[in-house]
Amino acid sequence: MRTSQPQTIFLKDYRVPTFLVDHVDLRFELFEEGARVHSVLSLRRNPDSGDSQGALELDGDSLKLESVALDGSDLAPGKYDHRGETLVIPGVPDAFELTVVTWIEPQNNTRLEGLYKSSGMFCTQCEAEGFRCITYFPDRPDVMARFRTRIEADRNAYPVLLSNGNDVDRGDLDDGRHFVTWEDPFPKPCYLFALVAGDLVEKRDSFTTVSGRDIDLRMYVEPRNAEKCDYALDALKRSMRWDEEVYGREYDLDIFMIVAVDDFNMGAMENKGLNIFNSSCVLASQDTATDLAFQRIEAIVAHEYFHNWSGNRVTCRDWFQLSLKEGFTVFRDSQFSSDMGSPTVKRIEDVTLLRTAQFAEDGGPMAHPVRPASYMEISNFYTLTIYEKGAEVVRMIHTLLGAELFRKGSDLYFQRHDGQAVTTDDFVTAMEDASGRDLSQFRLWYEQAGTPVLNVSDQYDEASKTYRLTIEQRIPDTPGQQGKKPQHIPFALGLLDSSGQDMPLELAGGGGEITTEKVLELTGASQTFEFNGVAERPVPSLLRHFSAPVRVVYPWTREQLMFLMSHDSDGFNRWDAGQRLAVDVIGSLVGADEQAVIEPRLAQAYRQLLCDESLDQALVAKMMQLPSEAYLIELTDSPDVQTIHRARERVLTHLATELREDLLEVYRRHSAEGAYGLSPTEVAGRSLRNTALAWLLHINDSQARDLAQAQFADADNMTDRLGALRALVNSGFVQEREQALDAFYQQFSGDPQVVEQWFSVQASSPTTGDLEQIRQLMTHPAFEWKNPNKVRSVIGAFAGANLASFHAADGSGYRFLAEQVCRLDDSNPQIAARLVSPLTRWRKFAPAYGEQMQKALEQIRDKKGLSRDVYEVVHKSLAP
Ligand code: 7MF
Ligand code: ZN
Repeated sequence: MRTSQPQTIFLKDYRVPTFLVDHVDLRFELFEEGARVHSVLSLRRNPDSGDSQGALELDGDSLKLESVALDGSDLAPGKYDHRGETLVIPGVPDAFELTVVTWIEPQNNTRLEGLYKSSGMFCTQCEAEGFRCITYFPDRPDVMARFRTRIEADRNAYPVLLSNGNDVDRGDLDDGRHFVTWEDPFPKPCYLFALVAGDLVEKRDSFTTVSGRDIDLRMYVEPRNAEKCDYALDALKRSMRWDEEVYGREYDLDIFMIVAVDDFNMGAMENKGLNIFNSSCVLASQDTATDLAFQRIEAIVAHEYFHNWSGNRVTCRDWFQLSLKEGFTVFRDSQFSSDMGSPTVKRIEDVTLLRTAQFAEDGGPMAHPVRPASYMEISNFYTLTIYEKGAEVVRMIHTLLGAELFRKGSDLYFQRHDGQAVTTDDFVTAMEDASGRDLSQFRLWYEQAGTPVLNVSDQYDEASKTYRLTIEQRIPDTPGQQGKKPQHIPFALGLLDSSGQDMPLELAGGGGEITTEKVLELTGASQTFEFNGVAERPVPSLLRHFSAPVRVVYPWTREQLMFLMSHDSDGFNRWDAGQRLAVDVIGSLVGADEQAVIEPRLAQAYRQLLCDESLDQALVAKMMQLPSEAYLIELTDSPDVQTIHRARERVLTHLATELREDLLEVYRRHSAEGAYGLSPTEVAGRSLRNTALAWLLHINDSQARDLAQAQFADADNMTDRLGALRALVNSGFVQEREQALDAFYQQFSGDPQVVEQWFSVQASSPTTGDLEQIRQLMTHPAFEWKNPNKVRSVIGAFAGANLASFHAADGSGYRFLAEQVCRLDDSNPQIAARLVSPLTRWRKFAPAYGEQMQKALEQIRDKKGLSRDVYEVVHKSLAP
């Protein structure tokens, strides 16, 4: 437990390590009452460090030190110091072997960092700083060592013993125990270390690499999950092939292992050769996983696999460089998902997350650059900014360079830095060197926080047939950063003529060929681009494909938006125009009286979408999703959540009423026939059909209720079953929804991943998720405090997806969240800190909300013995 105020760590204080570790020899003795860890480190002074005298300092956390020996001789307690968490040994030689024995208690580890037990198995999570909870070590990513790991445990209880690399030895020991020894030939930072021990079943598969090497693929799960492995293994093979084809990256070890674990703080972890997954992010079957879950699993399996190159072979110098591996790897996994399905739909999903959640983070008290300059607790910096904005930054480099030069750049990066721990700057330099482009101004994307705002205005001159587009950029102040410099922004656009066709673009003084889409490069605070030979006043299609993570402000009329919605050749901008139209219509009803008329052309536009069977149904399904409450709040200054909620509900009711016949027709048109499949067409059909059902039940349509009940009972897959359940839950049919919830639980009570869905459907619905009902859910026998997924599916869903209940006028939702954060802070500070996030932007909200949110934060601040994790978030949020 913390005793003093948490310290801030600064990038500018980075120093190379004083000691390097060439080799680590680990021996784990696993018992029910604890684990003994024997570690032998081959250490030597780093020639690049100016320090030739300094003491050896090794990180540690919650360790019981049993013994220390230097070059084989025990060190007397006076020869070292470990009163703090650090083990300090002065007067060591330039090269030596250090043997340290520690005792830890995985069975009591509720933080789920380091070595812990989950459902009877031992497992680890070391990123970012969990290895120091296992043994003393220079726990920083720029210390890379070769690991040899011997695991000893009871043979019956733990028949499977896994670590990184190849298994090189195994055998029996006394007392019914056995051991397995693993050797990882690749030097790695300790955050990539992993160990798993349990009674697991093994699913095997294989993959032949492009150069003809056979790789053993092995997946380990609890016996009850044996039938839920196929999809992840197939996704893994698709990822391996894709990385060879698109990036020229081949897998390097002979074995690749995946393990599923129920209690896990995050989604998954890329440990070398031994990826560990949260069960909910890897296990799937038609009966238990939704289409969305399948999609997520494919993306996460790919993400972790891609880390083998972007993260493991080339790793981060320090944690300020986290986006080096995460931003790049998210970019890679989203390219992969794009290639596996619909690029437009994937782009819409990524941008939705970015604009709803990352923009909010970038505008709040925790705003930080893609490469932060300081942090208190690194776990708090696994953020949407590092991941999603980081991926957008890499994507912009891809846009500026083009696919071919980008590939040249990534080849150079991997070749130049293989086996090294490097910086985001090294990445950009490789891109520059391979392409010959100057990215010096572009680097500001890594250094400046905040979402740039682009103010766009235009002017058409009939006589000279010229069209002028003026773009001003402004980057808002963020904590610790004022008066920012203009950034280098790729801005893709097209111009539509009155028939909806793309016009040829002839940039004045621009040279180059004439195309119908151009990427303008913004570099100044204000720039005007002149297009010649523009036959008529065009409708501009701005920031196509969302070519940069910015806000675009332009005075669109509703006519223009409807026009773009049905004509833009860029699918993304068609969707975006629809969103902007809906935002405008909903916005005009916020705070208006109940009699206010709702723009009739909105329903017309949606009807057109629904009826046109020639359209890509996956895109139609996306266009039918109204902007979320969270997004509407994000777009509003001083939002009043309840009035926004009511305005959105009114529009939904209006649309469902107006479009009733069309929705029923769409439902019938996409009724399931034939075997269940995961092709994009089938997925789109189910999505559209379930949206239609949801809209109809929103107006308590009795015919739709019957359809929902039938679909719920007869579904042969989880997408349709859950779709029907969610629609019923969000309806006013009280009895029917209770019946369905009970039946669903009865059927799936044995499957934790489905029970999590069941919790989350209730917690995120205003009908079943008021505070009283949430407290009730938390007394349900299936709710477990020690399982992060359960906490997220009830408390997280309530605070993040049930905004009308969470933002109850009396502030009860905020006080409740504060209470839960305080409770969790003692057992799992990482999860507690993440739960605080819905309160952090209290200053943005209308005062009636904001003041009560502030009080809730103060309630947390005043808790005794607050973890560093929660301390950082709460204090930064309350800072003046
Ligand atoms: C896809 O990044 C995208 C992001 C850290 C844990 C997984 O591989 C990871 C780990 C957090 C948040 C998001 C993701 C991960 C983590 C993630 C997973 C799949 N290195 Br924290
Ligand atoms: Zn990652």
